[in-house]
Amino acid sequence: MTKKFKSGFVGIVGRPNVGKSTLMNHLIGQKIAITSGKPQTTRNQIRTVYTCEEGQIIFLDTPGIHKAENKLGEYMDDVAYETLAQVDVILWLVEPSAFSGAGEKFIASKLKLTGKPVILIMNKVDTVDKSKVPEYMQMYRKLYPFDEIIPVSALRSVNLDSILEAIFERLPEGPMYYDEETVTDQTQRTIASEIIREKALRCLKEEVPHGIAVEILSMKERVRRAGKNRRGAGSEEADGPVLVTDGAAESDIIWDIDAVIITEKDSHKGIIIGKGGSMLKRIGTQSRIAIEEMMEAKVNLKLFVKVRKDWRDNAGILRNLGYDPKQIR
Ligand SMILES: Nc1nc2c(ncn2[C@@H]2O[C@H](COP(=O)(O)OP(=O)(O)OP(=O)(O)O)[C@@H](O)[C@H]2O)c(=O)[nH]1
Ligand SMILES: [Mg+2]
Repeated sequence: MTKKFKSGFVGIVGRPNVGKSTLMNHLIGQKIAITSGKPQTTRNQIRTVYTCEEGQIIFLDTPGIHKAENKLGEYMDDVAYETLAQVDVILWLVEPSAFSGAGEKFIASKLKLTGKPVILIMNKVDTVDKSKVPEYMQMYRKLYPFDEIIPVSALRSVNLDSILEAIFERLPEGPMYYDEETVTDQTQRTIASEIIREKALRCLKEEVPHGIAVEILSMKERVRRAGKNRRGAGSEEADGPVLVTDGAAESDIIWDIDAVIITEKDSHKGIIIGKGGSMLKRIGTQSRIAIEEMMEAKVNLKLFVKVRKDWRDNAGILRNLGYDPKQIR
């Protein structure tokens, strides 16, 4: 007898920087959500799809739950709480530690209200003495009636099969929500802007990264004929006419992307641009390479920087940046 196809939604929640996005990327085997060593990297819900013979899991990555200090922070927390209502199973990610504080107790109180199965994922076990892990797990066991506790290393893809197994055990029989080829609900435009934000987050230090946003001003595809019409990427003629070719082998696709990095302070604008434009160039080059990989095409990226004071507290700007208007307080 063939097994029934299972499917459902799985929320990945926890405090900032515990590795939620890293885990989701490694579970589906593709980099979709951006990650960084700085907290509050993820700002919106990001859906990805894992399909296999047994069924389909739709993962919902969420912003880290934290004490909000502006409208954007409130938005991020609300997205995480809302996600809890949309899922069948919850993965709560924590770092391995013998200590749990007010932040963990707060999350536990939110989870309790859902009445849904909660699996504790103790991530980053590669960073601690293995013999300590059972003790840490025991501590968490006292905090919440978890359905299961699974120690993993998302970054090194250790023990991730146990997560998939634990999820499928708890998912109902269900339909295929997305076709087999679908990996995410994110548009290429959104992913491109997120890639630029990731590179900026990784290149910039201290308080600068938290105050940035990235907006794609335009993103256009161009097919160029190889040979004498060919122009180098980054040419001044990036807005030139679309050249249609009749042979794919003879042509290559170029994406012309104009994007702006929005920052809160004039002083930060200077840091983002860097001496003689060096920092912006570094962010631009790293972004272009990553976007080219994602688009499987050449990219001509132009980056600008603009100051928008207190944009994180401005509902209009947040809406323009694509944050869900229904969720902005
Ligand atoms: N050593 C180690 N580092 C990890 C592991 N998983 C994630 N990290 C690192 O932890 C940092 C945070 O990872 P993210 O995936 O961005 O964390 P997040 O929980 O999504 O963070 P927010 O989006 O800010 O809430 C990054 O530097 C990751 O490389 C792991 O298993 N081991
Ligand atoms: Mg994240």
